[in-house]
Amino acid sequence: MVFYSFYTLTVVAALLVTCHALCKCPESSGLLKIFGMAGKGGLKEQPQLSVLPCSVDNKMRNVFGNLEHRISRLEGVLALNGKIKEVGEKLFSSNGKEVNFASALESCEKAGGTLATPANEEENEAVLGFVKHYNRYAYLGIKESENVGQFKSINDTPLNYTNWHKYEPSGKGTERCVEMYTDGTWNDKKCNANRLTICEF
Ligand code: MMA
Ligand code: CA
Repeated sequence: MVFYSFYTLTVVAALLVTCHALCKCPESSGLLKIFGMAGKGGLKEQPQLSVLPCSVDNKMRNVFGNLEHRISRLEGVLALNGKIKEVGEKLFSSNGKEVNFASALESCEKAGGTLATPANEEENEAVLGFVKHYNRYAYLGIKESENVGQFKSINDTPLNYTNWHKYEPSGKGTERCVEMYTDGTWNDKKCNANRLTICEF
């Protein structure tokens, strides 16, 4: 009887410890280390971290943890090869093609993004990286509004950051698109010129 109770207690304690390890999920980060099957070795701790809450089934958390891990590896490879540049939450990329404004915007939108619209100096530098790499002026996601001389981002957010070249914008309603020069400054330009396509996602 005493042995049985001790055995029961041990099993319950072991279960509690396991559950504690699996279910522990700090409120602050929402991160959790997940244990999963790993080849011949059987159960092995994997460094997968999921942002999913503890309320989500552990198997599902492991699936998402794996996906997060695989996506971050792909992002690493793409960044290493200069295909993408990440700045904060934004990701910039270029297909290296020079087309008119409408075609550039269309190819960005088809890929699920929009034309690059630098919102601060760091983002401007990231876009400039592609301009320098291809040594081509690029269109930005900025257009002149109905009010001549007033430029707006194409997703209708106000332009809190600008980097106009000296004496630009100068078109006064005749140059409704914006290009980036190879020094990172901006110029208002006709929308039918062929310019490098750089998108943001
Ligand atoms: C071109 C054209 C303009 C720009 C001026 C600067 C002559 O026009 O690119 O948009 O403002 O050059 O000299
Ligand atoms: Ca101009």
